[in-house]
Amino acid sequence: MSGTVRTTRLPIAERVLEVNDQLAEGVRADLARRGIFAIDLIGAPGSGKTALLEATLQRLQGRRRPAVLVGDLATRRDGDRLARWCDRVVQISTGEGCHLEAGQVRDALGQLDLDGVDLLFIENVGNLICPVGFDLGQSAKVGLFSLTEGDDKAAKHPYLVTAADVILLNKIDLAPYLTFDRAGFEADVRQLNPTVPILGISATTGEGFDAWLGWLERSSA
Ligand SMILES: Nc1nc2c(ncn2[C@@H]2O[C@H](COP(=O)(O)OP(=O)(O)OP(=O)(O)O)[C@@H](O)[C@H]2O)c(=O)[nH]1
Ligand SMILES: [Mg+2]
Ligand SMILES: [Zn+2]
Repeated sequence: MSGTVRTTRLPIAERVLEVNDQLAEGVRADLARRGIFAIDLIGAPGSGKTALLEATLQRLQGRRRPAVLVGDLATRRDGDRLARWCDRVVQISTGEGCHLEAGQVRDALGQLDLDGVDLLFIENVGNLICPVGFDLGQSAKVGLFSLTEGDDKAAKHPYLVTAADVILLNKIDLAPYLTFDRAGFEADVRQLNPTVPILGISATTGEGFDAWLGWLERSSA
């Protein structure tokens, strides 16, 4: 009788995505009306999403007016870290949820004064898999990998690579201590997404941030 399970599960999953897509279009329209460029930041746990945003917000101070949403199953720790650099931060607690959904983004945006905001960063739950499938109404998806995860992660997570508008490779300061085949990693990315920019960065040292901030400025202009 496993066939019954298969036929009932699929339509429910499709319906969840359909509802999400409708909500995402609402978020997208609202952000467009306000002139806000939104980034969905997707990467594995510990790849450095919050560190990237901390370093980015620090450098954007006085130049842009950002807001930040950050999703985690539990704790406000990332939100607290980011609030040091930005006065519009909402921590979204997903409970058992392993990705953010558009309805959560809509509700979180409702808690913020968006007057004058021109940039929205959404730190997704640390996960390389299902965040890719849930449209949040973003303008661009940033795929974050890091040296400590190993050089095979792009090839093993093709959907993020094909969906990303830019691929960041973080923790390049650790290269002397690790065996990470950067040429192989970049070749895997190229095979999946021939045109996506691949930027090596270190959220700790700031290396590569000129290129990252340049991409951000050009994309959100
Ligand atoms: N050496 C080095 N360490 C880094 C770098 N970026 C982040 N880290 C460290 O990596 C660890 C995880 O960083 P986070 O920014 O918390 O990672 P995250 O992706 O936000 O993690 P989750 O939100 O839990 O999924 C921290 O100890 C950071 O200090 C980097 O560029 N170089
Ligand atoms: Mg984080
Ligand atoms: Zn999930």
